[in-house]
This record gives sequence, structure tokens and C-alpha cells, in this order.
Amino acid sequence: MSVMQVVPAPSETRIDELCINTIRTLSIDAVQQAKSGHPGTPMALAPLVYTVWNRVMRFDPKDPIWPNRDRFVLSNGHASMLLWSVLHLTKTQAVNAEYENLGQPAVTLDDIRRFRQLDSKAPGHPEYHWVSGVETTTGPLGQGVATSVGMAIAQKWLANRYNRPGFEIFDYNIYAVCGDGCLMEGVASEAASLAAHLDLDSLCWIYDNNHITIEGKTSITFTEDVAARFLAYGWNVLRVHDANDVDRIERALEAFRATRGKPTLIVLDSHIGYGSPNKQDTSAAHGEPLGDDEVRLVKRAYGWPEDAKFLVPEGVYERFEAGIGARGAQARSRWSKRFAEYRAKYPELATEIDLMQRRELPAGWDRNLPTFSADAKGIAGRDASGKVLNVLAQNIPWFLGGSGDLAPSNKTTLTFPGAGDFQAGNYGGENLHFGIREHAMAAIANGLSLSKVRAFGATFFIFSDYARPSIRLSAVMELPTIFVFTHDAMGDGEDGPTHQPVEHLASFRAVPGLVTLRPADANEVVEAYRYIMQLRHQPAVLALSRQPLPTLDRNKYAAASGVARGAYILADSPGGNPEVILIASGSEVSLAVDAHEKLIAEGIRSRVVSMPSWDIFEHQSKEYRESVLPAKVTARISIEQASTFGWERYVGPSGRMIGMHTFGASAPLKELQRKFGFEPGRIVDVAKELLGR
Ligand SMILES: Cc1ncc(C[n+]2csc(CCOP(=O)(O)OP(=O)(O)O)c2C)c(N)n1
Ligand SMILES: [Mg+2]
Repeated sequence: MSVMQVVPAPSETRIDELCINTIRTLSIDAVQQAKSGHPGTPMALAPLVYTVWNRVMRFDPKDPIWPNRDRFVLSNGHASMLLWSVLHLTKTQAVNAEYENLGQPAVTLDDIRRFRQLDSKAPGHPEYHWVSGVETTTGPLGQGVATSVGMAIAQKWLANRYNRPGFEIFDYNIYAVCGDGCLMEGVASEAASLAAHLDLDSLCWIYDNNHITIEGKTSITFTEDVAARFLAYGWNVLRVHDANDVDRIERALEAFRATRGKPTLIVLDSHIGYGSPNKQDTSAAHGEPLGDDEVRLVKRAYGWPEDAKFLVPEGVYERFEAGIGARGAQARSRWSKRFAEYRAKYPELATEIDLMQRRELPAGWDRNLPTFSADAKGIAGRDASGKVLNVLAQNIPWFLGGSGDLAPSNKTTLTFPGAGDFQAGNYGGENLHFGIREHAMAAIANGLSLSKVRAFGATFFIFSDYARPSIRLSAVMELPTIFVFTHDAMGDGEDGPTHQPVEHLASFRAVPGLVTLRPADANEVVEAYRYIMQLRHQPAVLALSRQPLPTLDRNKYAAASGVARGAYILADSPGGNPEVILIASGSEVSLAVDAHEKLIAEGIRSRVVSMPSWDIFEHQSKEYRESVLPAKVTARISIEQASTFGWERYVGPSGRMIGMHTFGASAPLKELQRKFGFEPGRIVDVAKELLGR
């Protein structure tokens, strides 16, 4: 017989406080143990996170990938302990990359004890593909909020396509918490401007207005009126003056949910390091452990046992279970029931949702992809891309994207009937207009990918510089975001060096997991997309030409399907025993083919290797790589209108590299090609020189 303990039920406020202080002290203890991390902001924002999670959010810890869950983004990722605490206390479950529930917690108390240590599920910053329940990777300030705009765009698009009368399949909200740093970053401004333009009312940013960053008070750098700025963008702006006032926070969140036609910013006045007698309101609370003595003082201030570590008092797990646990489970089970009825009524739409959630493609996704017949004049990479995009978007309903105000140049406009423009009045549009906001565009494309929509963003290759931090994050997160970059080299000749990429291919090739592809002709463009579309956990960068490239005769030369191997033998000497290998990508492949024909005519056994993607080639078997680039053939020439950086690995110590060693220049393309040596004659000369002929 068990003995029932008779204890007075703690008051609502007391138990709320207990939960909040648990988040605070877990954060403090974890940072202290790790001897690194950021205690101050979790101490200040614990009441906010508690309120959002336990009182408001529709999220079922038992199924953290339920498609209609509310999203929570911690844009000030240095405060990651907030997330680890709450994922732990809500007993959020882990799922794997195949979207299977693993039946184990996403974050254990042990993980928290091992905060910031190898293999811990409580790493330094929120990591999307590493910890279940993390909606997006954050750490680089501004990225989280910008990405949240992509999530809000996705919500509108999904609702428009899939909701039916009586079936609100997608009606979730997105909550993003950010600090001074996020709101100083340009990417947040770009994204905020677009969010208001698009009336994204499922989006709520909560700004931790603590007047502190690393170097001290924001009075040294950041004195603008943030609220006025957001009002000017067109946001609904609310203010809560006390970050400890959970009721007011809850009311502000209610006001957000009742607001239609605009996103909401809640300015929350807080005290970094709340409760720390010596560090509160100072930057000392931002990024270092409090120290043992101060930890004691803080715990005393919270009414916490001073020597307890990683303590989760009785009643805390239960409180979360009764709050978010019960609410989430109920919301999800209600949704699942409705979805079963929806499936019966709209089976095709339900199937689309299923496929999308698993990042799979619909049957026939690649039907009607064009093939291009041999043509010396050819077609520009960007034009071929435009044709392919239009076919893919018709075959894959959830494939959408757009450009940073360069769609007419990037040729990314989806022109088929019904494609339409995504605007406030037309959330079904598949053409996104990002405006001249490349950085936000890339972050938003990631937000769309995180929402399982297949997304692309486009601009000139040169302006990938403005998008790079988010492109990098797409690789860190293992998202299949597609970046369509045109004007990939000297093609826009007269625009000059500011518009001519040089180092960009090399730098993208250096990003782990990112697939960089530079197709040589229209058929390679088709094959590049065919490859990219099948990626589920890798982003891709496409570098496409502005100018027409000859469409190679695939009866004479090898099939473009070789693209799927990264590099392939396009043309070979009769008998296939080459003495010199010409390796090229993109617009330089046809130059290499011309040079090859000349060399063959002169009795020199040459081979042309088209190498659209180093990354893909590196993943082929050793045998295949050896068959394309036999070790014994040391006379090798790379030809690429870009920095030669890295080509040594393929040409070897005896090879030569024809590439760029300076910036370009403003002149017609033909003149630039002559000036920089991208002509068949030059390749022939270098080949002969190498062979001593
Ligand atoms: C893009 C970027 N720049 C710099 C940093 C380094 N950094 C991390 S936190 C921080 C200060 C952030 O201040 P705030 O957002 O106000 O956070 P708080 O200290 O108030 O939590 C800086 C500069 C970063 N993480 N990302
Ligand atoms: Mg701050």
C-alpha cells in the first residue's frame, strides 16, 4: 500500500516560478560546469520561454515534427540553454533523419550536464539536424529571425494550397526570440521589411530589449528607436515592460494571435543576468560562467538550494506535462483525426503533404524535362535553367522560389498558367519576389526548406557574397535549398570586375556538404537539376552562364547524364589512351572541346573531362575517378574562368591551370576572353608545351 503524501498544492504562481527557476538554474549550472557559455540571457528570458512553451505554443513533445506544430526559433542562439532546458523539461522526443521517432528524449539531463561537450545533445548553439526540437540552426545573429520569415511564408503558402473549408491543415504560428545583436544585423532588417510587405501575421518576433551586448551597454552603438522602425516597416508592435511578468507576456502573445494582416514584434524589457547581485544588467553576465560564489548568491536570490546542481524539483516535469504536453497532444490528436477525414476527401492533397514531409518527390517529377539537340550557337545556361524550372515547378506543386529582383536576368520566372506571384493577396503564388535582399532571400529559402517546401533563390553569382552566411547555414543544417546563380564568370563583360565572380567557385567548393555545379551546356543544366532535385539533405549552388553556350553534340560526345558523377569523359582520343587531359567546367568546356579537336587533328591524343561538380566527383568510387583521370597521365590542364585555387588537386604537380589570377575588367566578352587567355588556341599551345611538342 502506498502512502499518499498530503502536501498543500503549490499556488499557480509558485509552480510557474519553480519551473522558471528550473530553466534558470539548469542554464547556470550547465554553463558553470562547461566553464563556457552564456548564462545571463537564459536567466532573463526563462519566464518568456516558459510562457511561450507552456501556456501558448501548440507543440506536442511526443511528435516534434508534427506538420502543424507552432515553430519556436531562438535567434539569439548563444542563449541555447533556454532551448535545452525546455526541450528536456517537456520531454521532447528524438527523431532521426528518416523522420522516425526514436522513443528517447531529444535532450537528457545528462546532455545538459555535458553542455558544450562532444556528442552532447546540448551543444553550444541550437543545431537543427543534431537535436530534435530545434527548428533552425542559430548562432550567427540575425539568421534565426530572417529564417523565421521563410517559415511564415511557407505557412501562408501551405495554408493556401492545402486548407479547405473546415480543414485548417496548416494554421501554425512562428515565434522567434531575438536580442539586440539580431536586430542590429542587416539581414533581420531585410527580412522584417519583407515580412511586413507580405502581411505575415503568423509571425511573432520577441525582442529581448536588455540594452546589453558584449562590449557593454547598447548606448555605445544602438540608440535607434526599434519600435518606431518596426512600426515604419508595418509591423504590429507591442511592449512588455517586465520580462518577469508572465501574465503580461501571455496577453501580448494573445494580442499577437488576434492580429491580422501584419507580423508582430513584442519588445520585452529584460535584465540580463536577472537575480545576480553583482552581474545583473552588465555584459559580464553575457558570455562567461557566473563563478561559484555568484552562483550561490543567485540561487539564494531565487530561493533555491544553494548547493543543488542540475536540480529539477518535484512538480516541474508534471507542470510541463499538464501544460504544453496536454495541450500539444490534444491539438495533434484533433489534427490527426481531421487529417484522416481530409485524406478521405482529398486523397491527392494528403499524398502531397505526406511526400513533402519526407522530402520525397511525386511520381513523374521529371517528366517532360527538355533535351536539347546539338547547336553550335547554343543556349545560355540561365535560359536552359528557366525552361527546366518551369517544367519542375509544374510537376512538383510544392516547388517554388524566386529572385532578388533579377528574375528577368536570372530567367527564374515561373510563367506557366497559375504560377502567379506570391503576394499578400495571393499566397498561392509560386514566384517569390525577394526584392534586393539577397541575404534575407537565402535565409528565407532555408526557412522554406525547413518547412518542407522545396525552395530556390536566385541572383547573380557575384551577389552570392551577400547571401553567403545563410548558404553556409543551409549546408550546416543539411537542407536541400537550391541557389540558382547566373552570370557565372565573365559573361556580363561590360559590367566589369564588380560583377565578375573570381573566387566564388573555389569558396563554395570549400563548403562541406554543399553541392556546387557549373554545367557546360543546356543538357548538363537539365542533368544538374535532375541530380539536385533528388537531394534530400544537401543544398546546391548552380553557377549558370549568362551567354549562350554551344549545345554539344551528344551523339559525338558522351551523354550529359555523366553530370551525376560530377566529372566524366566527354571526348577522348580514339582508343582511349590519352597523353593529355583537358579538364573544364561550364563555359570553358566547349573551348576545351575545340582545342581537343585541334589536338586530335595534329595527332595528339587528348581527352576532355567535363567537370561540373568537384563535390559529386569526390564521392565517386576510386575506380571511377581513376578511369576518368588516370594517375599515369600527368599532362593535365584545367580550364576555368575563375580562380585557379584548388585545381592543383586535379592537374597535379606537372599540370597547368588556365584560370583567373586577377579580377576581371569591363569590356565585351570576346575581348575579355582574349585578354585572359580563354581561347582554344591557347589551350592547344599549353598542351603542346606540356608534352614538349
Ligand atoms: C553575426 C554574429 N556576429 C557576432 C557574433 C558574436 N556574438 C555573440 S552574442 C553577441 C552579442 C549579442 O548581443 P545581444 O544580441 O544583445 O545578446 P545578449 O547579450 O543581450 O543576450 C555577439 C557579438 C555572432 N554570434 N554572430
Ligand atoms: Mg542584448
